[in-house]
Amino acid sequence: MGGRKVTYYYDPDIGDFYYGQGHPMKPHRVRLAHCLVTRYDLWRHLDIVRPRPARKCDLVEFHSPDYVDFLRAVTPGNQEELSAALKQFSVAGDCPIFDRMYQYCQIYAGASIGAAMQLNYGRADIAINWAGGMHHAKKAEASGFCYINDIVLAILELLKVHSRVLYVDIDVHHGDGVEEAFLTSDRVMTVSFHKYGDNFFPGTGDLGDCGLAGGRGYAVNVPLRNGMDDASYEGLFRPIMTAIMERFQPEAIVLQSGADSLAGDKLGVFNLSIPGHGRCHAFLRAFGLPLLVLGGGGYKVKNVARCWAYETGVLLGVESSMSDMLPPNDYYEVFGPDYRLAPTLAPAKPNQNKRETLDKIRHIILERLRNLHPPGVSFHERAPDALSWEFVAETGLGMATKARGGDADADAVGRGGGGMDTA
Ligand code: V1D
Ligand code: CA
Repeated sequence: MGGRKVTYYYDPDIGDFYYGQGHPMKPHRVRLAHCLVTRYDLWRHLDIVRPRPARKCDLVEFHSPDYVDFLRAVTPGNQEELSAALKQFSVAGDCPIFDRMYQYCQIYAGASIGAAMQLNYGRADIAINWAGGMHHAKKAEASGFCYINDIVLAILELLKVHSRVLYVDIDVHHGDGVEEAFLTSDRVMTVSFHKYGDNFFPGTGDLGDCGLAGGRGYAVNVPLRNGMDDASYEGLFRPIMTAIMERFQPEAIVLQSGADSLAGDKLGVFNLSIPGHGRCHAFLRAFGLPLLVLGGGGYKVKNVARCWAYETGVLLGVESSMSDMLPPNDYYEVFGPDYRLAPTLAPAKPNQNKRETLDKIRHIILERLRNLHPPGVSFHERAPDALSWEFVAETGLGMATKARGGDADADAVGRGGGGMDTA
């Protein structure tokens, strides 16, 4: 497969959002990744688009209106008055109220929805939003640093055009919010590789959890122990994903690329290398289907930035031309002491995944998949586009602006409503 049209969503304000002192989630990492993307001259091959912020009508495609109203209304200044709602919607602790939190959600969700639309219109083969991938958010509940589930919103958008959508989650945590949203659907297959056990967050994603009712068989969970290395991971990822592609035959793929599965992550417990993590991208890219790539977790900021910059190169098919010595950039000192794109990341944990256990997990999942037939969705009415064609033409949806070396002149896109009926 040769070059692909790749659209890259980036908002120059994203790095200014701040969850608060001591909180591990740092949106600044997206700015760092973008800086590397720019300094590696990848912008020459990308359509860089500044996302249009999602509106309430976009967010309620999945989330409850009361919850969205609450997120919009609450501020660090009034949160004490809203303490009952704070509790009701699980906003506190992992999910603090911070300055301009709602605008932050609007930006990352707007980017993922816009990216899905870009794929739907065939204006891109691959779309990237490193600020998205917030896989824990529920219909009316914030969870695990996530407030709005941009992934669910993007999948709902893809389902307007595509009969079946495959969701793949390589974040070290279970993709519980996405799995739950589509638990009874046979049009979305969710697959999550994650650490499971020892009360690791969120505590869901057992091997036996495989969907409910009409969606039985369409959720796949790969529960793992500490210390997964590249070889162990690939020994599961490749055969499982190959079988899923054969059996489910998706028309589009969404990849949540949480970088907390890298070795040495502050919250993660796996030992993946940056090239090992990137091989998941290369593997899925090779199927040539519309591919939406999103961020997610990742708490060692310098590793997250190099990982996502490297993966932008993989998605463009140019990673081999990216020098391992980092180019000069505004944040150069952050990348010491090695100043490399893909340094050897010291394994922080011994690999506790026994060969026999991994073989068993693979066998059980492959056996289950053998009994799965592609759902016979031969016809479904296409839901209305979130945007009218006139609006697309006016706003120049996807008429990308080369953001030369930076942030200034990316382009805006627009969007509107739609429906969540995946049946
Ligand atoms: F270490 C912390 C410091 C401050 C605030 C929170 C944390 C923290 C670390 N780990 N919080 C966690 C996890 N929460 C708990 C619950 C709190 N206890 C009562 C149980 O263990 C949440 C980890 C979230 C991981 C998010 C993610 O990486 O999966 C992600 N993916 O996309 C976006 C985020
Ligand atoms: Ca995962």
